[in-house]
Amino acid sequence: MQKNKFTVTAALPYANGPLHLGHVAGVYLPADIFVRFLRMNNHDVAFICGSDENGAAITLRAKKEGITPQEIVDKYHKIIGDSFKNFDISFDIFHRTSLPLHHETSQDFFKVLHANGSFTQETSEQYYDEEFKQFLADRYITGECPKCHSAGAYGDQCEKCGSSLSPLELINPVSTLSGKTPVLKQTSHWYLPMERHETWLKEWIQKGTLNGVQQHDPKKWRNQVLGQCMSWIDGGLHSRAMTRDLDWGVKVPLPDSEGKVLYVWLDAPIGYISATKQWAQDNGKNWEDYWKGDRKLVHFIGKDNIVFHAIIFPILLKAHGDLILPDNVPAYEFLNLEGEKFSTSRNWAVWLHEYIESYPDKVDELKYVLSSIAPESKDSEFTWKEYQARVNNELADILGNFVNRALVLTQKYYEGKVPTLGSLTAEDEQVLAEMKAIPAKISQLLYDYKLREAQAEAMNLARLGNKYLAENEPWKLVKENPARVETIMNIALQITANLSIVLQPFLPRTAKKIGEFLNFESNSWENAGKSDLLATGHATNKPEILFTKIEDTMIEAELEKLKNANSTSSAVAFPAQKPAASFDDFTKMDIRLGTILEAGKVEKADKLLKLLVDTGIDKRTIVSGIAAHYKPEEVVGKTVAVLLNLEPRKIRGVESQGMILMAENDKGELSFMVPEKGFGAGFEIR
Ligand code: B3M
Ligand code: ZN
Repeated sequence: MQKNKFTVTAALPYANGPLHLGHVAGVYLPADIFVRFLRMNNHDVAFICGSDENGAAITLRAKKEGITPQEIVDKYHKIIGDSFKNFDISFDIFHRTSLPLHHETSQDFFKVLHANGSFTQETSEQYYDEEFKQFLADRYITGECPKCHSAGAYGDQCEKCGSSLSPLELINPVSTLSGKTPVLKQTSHWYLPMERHETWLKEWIQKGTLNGVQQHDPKKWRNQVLGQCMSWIDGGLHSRAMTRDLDWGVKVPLPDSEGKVLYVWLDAPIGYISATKQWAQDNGKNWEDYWKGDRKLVHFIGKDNIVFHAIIFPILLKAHGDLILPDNVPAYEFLNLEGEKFSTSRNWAVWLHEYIESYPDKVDELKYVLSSIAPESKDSEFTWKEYQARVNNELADILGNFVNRALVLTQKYYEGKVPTLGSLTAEDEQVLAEMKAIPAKISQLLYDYKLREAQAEAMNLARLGNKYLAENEPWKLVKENPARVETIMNIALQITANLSIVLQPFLPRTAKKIGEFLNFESNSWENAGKSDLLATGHATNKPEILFTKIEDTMIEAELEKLKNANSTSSAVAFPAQKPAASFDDFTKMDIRLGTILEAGKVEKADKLLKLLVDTGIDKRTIVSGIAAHYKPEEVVGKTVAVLLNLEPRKIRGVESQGMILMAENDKGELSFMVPEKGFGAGFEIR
């Protein structure tokens, strides 16, 4: 087989939160499997990742946690990097985009494109916060959604109805920095005129050719990727801003661009290049060998990153002039959790670092389950029940059981030494032929990015071995036909040795353990399928149990944890903060405790109660819209918060001299605001 050179990247995770299983199943684990397989086949490969540390995703998180952006990226780069290490993700480098090398690399990249006329400069009006003297990134503006009219929509998206928006569309926009209404102000930015690239992009994506020369095989691209790209192109490509007004990120390397940084989706993919540079420097290599010439560039990503990797970054790479374009962009759909989407804000997630902390010895168990359900062609779902079932019924009962039997019986009958292979039955021939065919099948599936099926094929080898032993029952035959048992056990051990090879990409720890039991080591895929990996007389070791069964208690505890996480954090989209009120505005309001003395219905008004309230300074009538929630007799005697100096109004013919203050939840239920004991009518609230 032809040895290709590969540069494999995995999407740079934002350093604004830890990783959950959705990220792992849909990017990092498949990329790692693919790369481990390539290495076993002696391809020249660089496996590149790092954390994405620029953009508003970072500054917003910093604001939320009340620390600086630098502290945020330091914190999460460490948490994410440690999780990758503990989960055996075998990056050649895990770099970061806040480092000087990245800033220089992306600035140089920008300068090349600027100099060769790839950008245009355009002026537009954008929202500006006059108090903070800052232009507002989309996520820094909230307001009423123009589509569904719910409050709290962001400048780029309404999370209630899912519409994507632009800040100018929001009704009553408010800056999240000052709480004030932002003003429109002219600003000038560098744009990428994507429409110029429509023709070649279409040819390159659909046919895989560039000026008629074959670059990649579009049949190997996933349908969703081709589909998303074509719908973008068919919808017409437009100019897109490549710079932003923000005080965090890579500075625009041009004169008179104070306060401007590169758009995070411009600098982040260049992060793959700066990471490669660092790795090359550290290892006496030349980074250009990994980004130029005869080499396959492969980007593992989630589906929300498709346009950036299959359209925008290729435009940038080509405009740069000398860099290769991706050979494939294997994008994953989303993984759901117990019937719902993963949600960071609701803490509806299984966090990788927490899993590893709780179950440091169950890394391969999680890898196996995640690969089995990887969302390759459609969204899929992780449930703890399925995790338990797959570990117990597949890993423990099939793989673990087979390996254990093969090695334990070898200890028992032959003091651990590999017995002789005698004459073969038709069934033996058949089993050996199947064993020989499996590695080629796995290999084809992996080169086609069908990792889920590839792992299933590797497990089929364990199934084959398990079935072979179960059907031949050497433990029954050993007395009457010891020669036959030697052959059976030799074949079972060869299958075990093969498992220690073909499982390596998927379950590296397990493969290594099996190798140690066998006292055998091979990292070469070329050896997979061979039936003479273990010589007669070769001494094997005593095995240990490969997989312990997952108890119900573990599953129950994990489900309980999810339930609690979900109920303690807010599942509610609260309305955004209102525009700022001055202290004077606040002190104008006279809020006090009042005791309700009498309560009665208001005629022809189901929702209203007429209350007589003792305010300490007088007794007055207040009409309150609480009748749907409280009966008159329930409220008499309560001491509650009252706004006294609200202008009197007539409600259904009754003059109301104030207002009872209530809390309202997301279901529209009301609750009085009641003081602690000993606080009675007349005391002020301020
Ligand atoms: N950080 C988005 C994401 O995590 C982004 C990927 C960058 S890859 C160059 O989905
Ligand atoms: Zn909406």
